[in-house]
Amino acid sequence: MIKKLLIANRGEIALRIIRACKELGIKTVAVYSEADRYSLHTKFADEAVCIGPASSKESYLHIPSIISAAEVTNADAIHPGYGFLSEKADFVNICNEHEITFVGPSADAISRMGNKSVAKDTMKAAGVPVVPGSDGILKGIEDGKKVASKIGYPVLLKAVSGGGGKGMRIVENESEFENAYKTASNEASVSFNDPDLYLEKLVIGSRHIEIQIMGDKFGNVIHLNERECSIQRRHQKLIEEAPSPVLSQKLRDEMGKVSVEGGKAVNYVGPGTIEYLVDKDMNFYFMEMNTRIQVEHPVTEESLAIDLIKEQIRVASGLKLELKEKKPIYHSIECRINAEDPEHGFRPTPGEITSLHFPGGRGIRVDSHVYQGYKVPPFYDSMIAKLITFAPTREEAIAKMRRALDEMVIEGIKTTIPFHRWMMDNEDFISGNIDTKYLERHNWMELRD
Ligand code: MV4
Repeated sequence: MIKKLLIANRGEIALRIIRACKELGIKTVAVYSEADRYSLHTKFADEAVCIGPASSKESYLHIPSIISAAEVTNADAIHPGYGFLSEKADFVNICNEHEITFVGPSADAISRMGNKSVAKDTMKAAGVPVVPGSDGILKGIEDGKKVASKIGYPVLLKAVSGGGGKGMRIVENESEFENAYKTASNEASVSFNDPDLYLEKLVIGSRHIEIQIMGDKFGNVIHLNERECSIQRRHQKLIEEAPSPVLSQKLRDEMGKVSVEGGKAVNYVGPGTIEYLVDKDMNFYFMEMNTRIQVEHPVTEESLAIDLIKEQIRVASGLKLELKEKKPIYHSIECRINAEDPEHGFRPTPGEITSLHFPGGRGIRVDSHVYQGYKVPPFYDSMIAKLITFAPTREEAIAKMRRALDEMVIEGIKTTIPFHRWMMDNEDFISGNIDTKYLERHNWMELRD
């Protein structure tokens, strides 16, 4: 079993991992940038090492500093959390060379799923439904036009090294193709240092539903049902829930089964997520696989009464999967509380939290690293808390969320609390009538009151 774990991350996820380690009897090492000296993860860990200046590139993304911190503290494992180094295959190889356990999947699984075209081919071969499109990367404009006219417009050009919505371009008809191809490929070169594109049919009016899987080092892979993540803004999720309000048990079983096959195809170890587009007729299509623990993992935990981080650490240590597949027990909803002003285009609002009160009572969970007097730094992600509710039914989980948002006080900076409070009274949200373009079609400021 891992004895001492270094957490190569910050904020709420660093704290979440430290809490799991304390319950498992594992010693913890926090790393922090100069901007995070007073962050809670540095106080709650057994040891804390400063790894550089505020800039992520020189701290949380700087591999030599993190490996050095692990060596001087004798940590035998590193947990990357989400973001930062969590999906960098090179980092996994470097950990291995230093005989440090990387808490996550193999470098091979990460790099195969990081190339979106290879990921799609791998999933297709494993029996996962994919959107009709090009067979791998496009050879050029003429090749692209041929594929597009065969599958029919509108199509979507996607960067092979993209993901999370970056480097995509809709093409409505053949006359737009050449320009769209050139712009998309140029953007992909600049952003990902890789001009390669692939193409698929544009799926419209769809939901984003993802399946949580979990694997161990003995080849066992299970699924832990779905999360509905359709409430997004510019590819940033705002609200997630489990189970989805629209999935039948039959479809859940089917999506779970194929996702397990997908995981097995890459010998997947630890928690991973397979993202799907689900259209109006409930056809589902593979989008991409995230080879890390995700922000929204608590809704799966509270829906099933399990601990994904503890299980992740157990399987990384070489223990067999203990979790079992099961049906949802509760309905759980997560609202991301960001240091952003929802009344002014969700612009970031760093600064000091002058007054703070978190809600409590049955069925409420708050994962957060902030406290009264904490200064939200301007350098990192704006998420400052995750407010999670869980109850036997969706209606009760929504009622709890309304009550929890009303109790929650964060003063000194603007937050997304008013947006969430409005959403919890929104008829479309309440009836589950949502898709990924909901917030683009509806301006919440105009719909208010
Ligand atoms: C799509 C799509 C429609 N058709 N692919 C966005 C992020 C990346 N994971 C893939 N994405 C999409 N791929 C086809 N063939 C629409 C999206 C998409 C989207 C997906 C999930 C959640 C929000 C979204 C917002 C815009 C576009």
